Amino acid sequence: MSLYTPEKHWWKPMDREEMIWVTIAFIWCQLITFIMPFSHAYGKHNPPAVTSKASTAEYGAKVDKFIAENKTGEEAGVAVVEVKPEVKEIYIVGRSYQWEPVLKLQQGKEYILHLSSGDYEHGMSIQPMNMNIMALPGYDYHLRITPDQAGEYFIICNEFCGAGHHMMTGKIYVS
Ligand SMILES: [Cu+2]
Repeated sequence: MSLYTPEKHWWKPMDREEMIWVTIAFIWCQLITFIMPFSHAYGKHNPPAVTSKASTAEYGAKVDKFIAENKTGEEAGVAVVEVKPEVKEIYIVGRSYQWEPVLKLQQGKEYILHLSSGDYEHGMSIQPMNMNIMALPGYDYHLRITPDQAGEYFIICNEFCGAGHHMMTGKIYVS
């Protein structure tokens, strides 16, 4: 038994001001509901990717082959790959705790960038333009990219993957 029993109809009928706010909120909800699928289809913020399956061993072998055929040097112990002009399919792999290889790309050229993980779930976040794609073991993402601005880009891992996550960085050069 409560100390105070409210009246049966304790609420007040909506006044004009509340009605206006509820109407605005309702219209806003409708608008957002419509914008979401529209933005998904036409917003150009989804990575242009096709996905296929590849075991970590299969994908690792492709990356190794790509590095062996195109390697031009090393940076902090990581292979640097300067892609030959005729090569369109390029590879990168995220492994605890490294992005490999360092890529040197040509400005204005279209590439198919293959992305996967060699162990756990990682997130490839290309900075400073903040382009984010998840890297999952067992899946090969074929990202169609055309670097349109020359410069030095950094890759960080944005998916917590373990003790060395904060040091998991990589690089892409565009010239
Ligand atoms: Cu990570």
